[in-house]
Amino acid sequence: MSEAIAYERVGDIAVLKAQNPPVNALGVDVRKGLLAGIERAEKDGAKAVLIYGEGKTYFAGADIREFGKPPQEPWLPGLCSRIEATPLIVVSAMHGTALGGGLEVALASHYRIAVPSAKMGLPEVNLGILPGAGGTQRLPRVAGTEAALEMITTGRHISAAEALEKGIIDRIEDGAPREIGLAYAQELLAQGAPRRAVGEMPAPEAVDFDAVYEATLKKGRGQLSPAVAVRAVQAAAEAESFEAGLKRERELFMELMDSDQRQGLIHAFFSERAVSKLPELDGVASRDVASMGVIGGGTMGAGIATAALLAGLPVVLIEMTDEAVTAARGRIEGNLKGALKRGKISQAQYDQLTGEALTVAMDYAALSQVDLVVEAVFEDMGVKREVFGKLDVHCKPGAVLATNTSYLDVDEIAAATSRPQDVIGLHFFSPAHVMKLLEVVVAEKTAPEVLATGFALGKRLKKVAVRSGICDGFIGNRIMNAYRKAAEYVVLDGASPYQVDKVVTGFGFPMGPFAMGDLAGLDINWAARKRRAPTRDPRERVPRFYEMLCEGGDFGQKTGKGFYIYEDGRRGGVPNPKVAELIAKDQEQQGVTPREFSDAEVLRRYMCAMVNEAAKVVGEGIARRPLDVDMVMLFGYGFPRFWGGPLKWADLQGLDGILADIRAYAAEDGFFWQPAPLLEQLVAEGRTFDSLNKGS
Ligand code: 3H9
Repeated sequence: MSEAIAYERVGDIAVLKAQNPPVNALGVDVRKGLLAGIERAEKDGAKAVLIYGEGKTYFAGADIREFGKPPQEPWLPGLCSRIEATPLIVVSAMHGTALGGGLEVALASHYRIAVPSAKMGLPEVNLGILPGAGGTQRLPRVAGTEAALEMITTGRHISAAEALEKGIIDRIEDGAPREIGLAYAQELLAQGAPRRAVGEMPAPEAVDFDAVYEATLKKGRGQLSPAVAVRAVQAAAEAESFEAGLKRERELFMELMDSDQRQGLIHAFFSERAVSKLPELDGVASRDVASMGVIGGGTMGAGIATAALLAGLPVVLIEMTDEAVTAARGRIEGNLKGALKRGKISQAQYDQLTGEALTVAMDYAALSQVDLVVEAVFEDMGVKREVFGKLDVHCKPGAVLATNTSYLDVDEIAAATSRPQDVIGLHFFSPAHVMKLLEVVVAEKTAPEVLATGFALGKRLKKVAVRSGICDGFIGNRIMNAYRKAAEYVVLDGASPYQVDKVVTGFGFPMGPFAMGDLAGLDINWAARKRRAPTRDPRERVPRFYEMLCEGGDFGQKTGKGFYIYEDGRRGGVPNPKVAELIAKDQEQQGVTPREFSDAEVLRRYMCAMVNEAAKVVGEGIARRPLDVDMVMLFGYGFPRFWGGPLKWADLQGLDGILADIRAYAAEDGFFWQPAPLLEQLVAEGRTFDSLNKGS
């Protein structure tokens, strides 16, 4: 027998135990072991087979690491058919997460039992593929077409209780999977229960598949796998036979397996897990954090406090005036009411979190016992240094002192204390209790255990924490500034802001840069522009239409007008006619003759600017690896996950073409379009960004 599957006989039952930690993925050894186990059980004279997993879960799916490599037999679809075809009664006992190929093995079994805490689902679309081992054919036969379509197109994990209700499992029993599985198999044998193959059940009902396909495609904002999966379910209802449906599923599966989107999504899956693994933190223990302080109760501070409270950390928040104390409390209560409404917390939890867990005070002395403080006050070096001076006086030794600055120099802030080794940047994204990204900014003197504490806090708050070095804007805002400039340049040169937004959302971003500016408030960026103006390089091209709009008092959604007009409090706006006038004026003043841009060129310039700046961020060591940049853009800036991130996207497009385009754009504006040395080096060596992720 293979080591990945242990074989045991218990009376008439052959027991196949998966032992392939950590998640019993269905790699080649597991597949071989299952096949050998079924064959042996048949030869052995067993009457039933029990399949279950050792450790934390039943099979959590196919082994994703095998994707893109030459497939090795036995293949999972054939294995599932073989399991289903055996004359013995096959029972699967599930615990943990029975996902993807895991649930498909269970569906190929004749009876299914699960522990109450088990979760199951077919999440393949989130990896850019579809269930390819009969899941699209068997699930609708047991759960009905509509339920199967919902599960398969969303990849949602469902509870054992929901699975029972939907007819996906037969029974829920508390206990160890081996014991409940054996008892169930014995009971079935004693009753003379029939072998019950899902593939032999009648085809599920047909629905308006074209309508579901269109709706799914639209909802996916460019992601293909959910829509293609609809066609596979359609085959379950409409193909001549179960086998013909399986064949169609296979064709569609292979189509997706060959797609760039599959590569992008799998890159995202592994990068999301790799991002917090830093060699410098190997063996470094983090400091205990049992309570948190927050300085400033504006939108950001209140969001950070909310995130901490929801993670079970008591919070002491400092504000400056009675009114600000009341307003801060109100914001946090508002956030938590949202969580209550969505069923994330109970009324009792709400009362506790807004009661004893939250202190809002004006005196820094209230911070004397907290383990970690995050400062979220006005972005001004003088103000920040004053705050850190006070923290130095009032916080206990060993407390971690964090700043949420989005672009100021953390070294300079740390120097305002007598303990720069305890100072770190923790850059949250607004709203901080919702957005998943946390940039953990390492200053020159930050101690390794303080960095480890930043990552541990990120994990506790369920954030994707990414290490960043110090530069203006850190990883994300620095890159955003570059692609936003590229967007403004194409507009100054003749494209419209609405064309840019349309192209960018067509690529898969939830919003374009101009709609995003309106949402964030144009005045915020205007203030940053004014601050930067005195130190601006004279060679830099400076579009003026953005500032002209602000000078007229149009700040976006908050004033009802920006690049768009927002009527009746609606979030989606219509183009503001004044914008075209301001752009024309800007062009005239700068002597620009506007020209037409194709959508493809608009996108290319936007993406080239993003990739080029990202390459500089990696090349300068601000981001440790390309995957760190990719995760920042995915979790903080709405970059479409199915492309994996800007540097994965760049790899998929071909770096030589991107560099050639950047060089061509440099002929017009050599200051903005300076190729990143790392990009030039990779092209010269014929390598990809991903090659720099390997071994990390
Ligand atoms: C499929 O089944 C296709 C079929 O339909 C058709 C085939 C023909 N493979 O997330 P964690 C690793 S597609 C390989 O930190 P958790 C993971 O990288 C598959 N490795 O733990 C990590 O490694 P490391 C459908 C995998 O407890 C370690 O296991 N299935 C796989 O927070 C622990 O993972 C899915 O999409 C895998 N399938 O969450 C499920 N899964 O320690 C994908 C995990 O080196 N997996 N690893 O960083 C998950 O959603 C979560 O991992 C799970 C556990 C919920 C299972």
